Order: sequence, then C-alpha cells, then structure tokens
Amino acid sequence: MYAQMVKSTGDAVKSREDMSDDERHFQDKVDANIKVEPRDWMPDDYRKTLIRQIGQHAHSEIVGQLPEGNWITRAPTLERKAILLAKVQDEAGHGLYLYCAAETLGVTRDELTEKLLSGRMKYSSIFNYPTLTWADMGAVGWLVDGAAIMNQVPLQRTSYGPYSRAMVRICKEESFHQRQGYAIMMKMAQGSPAQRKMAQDALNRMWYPSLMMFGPSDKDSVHSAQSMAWKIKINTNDELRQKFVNETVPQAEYLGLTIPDENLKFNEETGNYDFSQPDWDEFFEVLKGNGPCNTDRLNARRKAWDDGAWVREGLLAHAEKRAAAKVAAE
Ligand code: BYC
Repeated sequence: MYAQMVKSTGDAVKSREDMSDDERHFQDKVDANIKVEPRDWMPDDYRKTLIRQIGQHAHSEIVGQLPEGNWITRAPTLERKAILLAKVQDEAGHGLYLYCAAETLGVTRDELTEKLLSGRMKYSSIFNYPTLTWADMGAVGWLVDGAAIMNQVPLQRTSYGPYSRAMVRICKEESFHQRQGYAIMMKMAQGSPAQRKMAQDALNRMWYPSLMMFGPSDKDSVHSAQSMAWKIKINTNDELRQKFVNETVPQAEYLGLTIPDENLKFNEETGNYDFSQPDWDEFFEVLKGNGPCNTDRLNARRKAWDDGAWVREGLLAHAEKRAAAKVAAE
C-alpha cells in the first residue's frame, strides 16, 4: 500500500539488456565489490538514492540527539551524566561524517538541512517517540543503538567508498553506545522493584518502535530491490529485523525482562524467533508527521538553525574577508 504513496527513485531493477554501456560497466564494478568513488561515473538514480539514504541517516543522528539530550541535566549520577554527554556528542560527530559523505555526491549540507526543516526529507521514525524516564536512556542505547548497529554493520561493505568508510567509524562508536544502554538496563533490572518496573516499562514502549527502524516489510519496501542490486543496501528490511530479534531476545532474558509479544517463540524449524509485526499503520502515520513528537523535534531543529544564523554569517564573513585579503596580496 505504501508503495503507491511514496515517490520511488528506482523500485524496478533494470535488466542488463536495458542498461547503457556505462550502466553495465558500473554494475560490473559493483558486482566485483570495487568501491565507487566520488569522481567515478555513476547512474543518476544511484546518486539520488545515496543522497536520500545518507542524508536521512545524517538527519537521524542529529535529531537523535534530542530525546537523549533531554536527560543530560537529569542523569542520576555525575558519571552517568558524563557518559551520556559523550554519547550525545558522538551522535553529532556521526551526523558530520555522514553530511560530509553526502557532500561528495554534489549536495551541500545547507540543502540537506533545508529539506529536513521543510519536511521534504525524513529521519528515523524512532526519534518521534518520547523518552519519559531514565530507563529510556537504557532502552534507547540497548535497542535503538542495537538496531542501528544491525543496520549499519553490513553498510560498512556498501558500494560507495565515502559512505562505507564513514560507517566503519560510526559502527565502532555505536557498539559502545549499545553497551552503555545495556549497562543502564542491567542496573535498573537488578535494582529496586520500582527501578525494575521502569526498565520493563521502557522495554514495553521501545520494542515495537525499534522494530520499525528497519523499515516497512519487504513486500512494501519500494527501494530495497534496486538498492541491493547497487549494494547501497546489503540486506532486506525483514532480514535485519529478524536478526535483531534473534540477538535481542536472549539479552532480554538475561536481564529478566519480558518482551511485550505474546507470539514470541523460538521456531526450531527455521532457527529464528517468530514474532509479532509492529503496527504498520502507526509507522506510516509517524512517517507522515503524525507521531507523538514529530512537531517538537522539527521545531527544535528549526530553532537551532535560526539561533545559529549569526554563527554561520560570522564564519562566512570571516572567510570572505580572508579570501579578499589573499586576492589583494597577490
Ligand atoms: N524511519 O523502501 P524502503 C541513528 C522510509 S538510527 C523513517 O524500505 P529504504 C541513531 C524510507 O526512507 C538511524 N523513514 O526504503 C541511533 C522510504 O521513504 P522515502 C538508522 C523510513 O531507504 C541511535 C520509505 O520509508 N539509519 O542514526 O530502502 C542514536 C520506504 O522504505 C524508515 C540507518 O541505519 C524509518 N524507520 O530503507 C542516534 C541508515 N524506514 O525515502 C542516532 C541506513 C523506511 O522514499 N538506512 N523509511 O521517502 C537504511 O538502511 C534505509 O534507509 C532504511 C529504509 C532501512 C531506513
């Protein structure tokens, strides 16, 4: 159903016979796992798809700072505060690596930002959910960073060089993030009955939104086929979601917490856990801007952009002054 709602940049994979010589040569290179670099020839839709995916990922890192930043002033100890502060700073760094990778494709960071602020570009649906208690900092690290890692580890092998190199660095940091989240969950799960309850409540609220992070089910994914042919994506959305469930269930059991899914059961035949799908109507509503925090998140980004205008103008004026002085000296 969603397939009809979104504008696809290339849902049908072109057959080899329909490709131009350049396109065939390009596909051969991708198939041989030779990285595509910024100055290399690439099909227009490859470039567009990468800008969309990398840009969306960069925005997710930046918007993703908001729900966690919300808890920096309220972290329970100085140590927890320092750790959370460092994690939120890391997310800003990830955003920067990714904006830089996108810039190599001929789009500026300002253009991407403008598209985000005008609602023409997306960021991950997960960040439109609120973080209500300190246990949510645990659940975000454990589940949200956990889902992000599951998505991003294969992307280290993505076909576009600058994206794959950015991903190597990001994944190293994300695995620390996941562990710090799990450490918070462990502390809460082993704490007082009230803390245990908070941990379970955070898992209950974050579980299905985390499953949604992998995108719509394969039958509704408009981009997967072409993106996988170009190795922009390595796995389908459902493959990664299943892998995430398989790895996360034993972690929840170790914590003594219950995943909020009555249908969750290990399937001896497939070797996977069977699980309930998230509410896909809710997912599409969040994508349309109707999630619990969409308005707050975008307003916060718009305010940050407006408040930072004087810095950008100052830097630009300084750069222009230096360039003029250089010309005058020559
Ligand atoms: N949220 O055909 P599909 C992080 C859109 S976590 C919003 O399957 P595709 C962080 C999709 O864009 C960020 N939109 O598309 C973690 C498309 O719409 P458009 C993790 C979503 O592109 C912790 C439409 O639905 N990001 O940064 O093949 C702390 C149809 O989908 C979502 C990555 O890992 C969603 N969940 O696959 C701080 C980047 N799902 O664009 C920060 C990697 C789908 O046609 N990204 N859509 O209008 C990807 O692998 C892919 O872009 C997706 C979707 C899996 C997200």
